[in-house]
Amino acid sequence: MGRLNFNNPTRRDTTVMPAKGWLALAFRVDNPGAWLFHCHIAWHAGQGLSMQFLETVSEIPGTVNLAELEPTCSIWTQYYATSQCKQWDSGL
Ligand SMILES: [Cu+2]
Repeated sequence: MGRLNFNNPTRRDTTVMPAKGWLALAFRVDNPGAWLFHCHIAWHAGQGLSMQFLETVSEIPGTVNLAELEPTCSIWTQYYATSQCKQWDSGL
């Protein structure tokens, strides 16, 4: 089993998880939002190797202008209803 490095840990936004292994991650909680954590192998993500961190939920509404996002969501919904290609996995 590996040891945790608290003195000079790797700092990056991607990492490799060893086969049949594990990884530990830590992050400073200073950025309210919904952050996706996922495997970069698409079918792995589709099988469930993804999760979402909700950070400082009470502060999220103040960081997003939902009225500004809504038109894009509406356009997507209209397009998807007519699309020949339907989502069959997680969508990642
Ligand atoms: Cu994977």
